[in-house]
Amino acid sequence: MAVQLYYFPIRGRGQAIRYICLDNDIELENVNIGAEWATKYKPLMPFGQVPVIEDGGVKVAQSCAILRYLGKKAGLKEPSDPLVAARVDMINDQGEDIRGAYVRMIYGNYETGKDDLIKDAKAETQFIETLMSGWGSDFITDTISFADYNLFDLLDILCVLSPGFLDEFPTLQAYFDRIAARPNIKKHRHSDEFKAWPVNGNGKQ
Ligand code: 0HH
Repeated sequence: MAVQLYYFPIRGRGQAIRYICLDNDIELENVNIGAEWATKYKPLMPFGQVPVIEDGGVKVAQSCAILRYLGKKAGLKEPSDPLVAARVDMINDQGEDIRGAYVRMIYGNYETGKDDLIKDAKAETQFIETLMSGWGSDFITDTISFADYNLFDLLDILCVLSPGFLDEFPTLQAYFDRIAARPNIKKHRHSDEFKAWPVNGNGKQ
């Protein structure tokens, strides 16, 4: 039975969830909550927000909790060394800090805040570039994890916001290209469905 994803018909915080499912052959049904969000769906969600997935009748909320759950469901390997495993969480948390600032700018002050956001996001991304070039692995660790799908989507939206964003980050550009080339992800990104979804809910990107 398919996992259901309750979300708006946008990329937003749903997109990394879509990637992890596609790349790991987890069947996902997108439930478009757009028209009936406030009246029908919001009261049914654990925290009154989306994304939420439902698997076997049980709902999971919070995008990173959902990604972690789906990574476990897919059987993604976790490093046995706790200090290597910690890399996944620290990069994911850094990415979430960047994403949080991005979302506040997109929905709050796009016109006046975009340039500063790009500048700050570059400074924050430089830390990731430096760490990941030192670690020298294909993904955040040697094997792909939930955080790689989240970081991949974050880098993608930053490139939409600022074309050429990754030009000064060679390790992350190669990392981005590696994930974009994974067959199911590549196919999806060329699909009409993907192209039809706006990046954000207010038309700003
Ligand atoms: N920490 C949570 C997480 O990571 C944050 C969730 C969140 O902010 O899962 N959810 C928002 C939707 S994402 C929410 O539920 C932002 C996109 C908004 C697009 C809206 C319009 C789309 C029209 C096509 N917001 C609704 C709410 O809080 O009532």
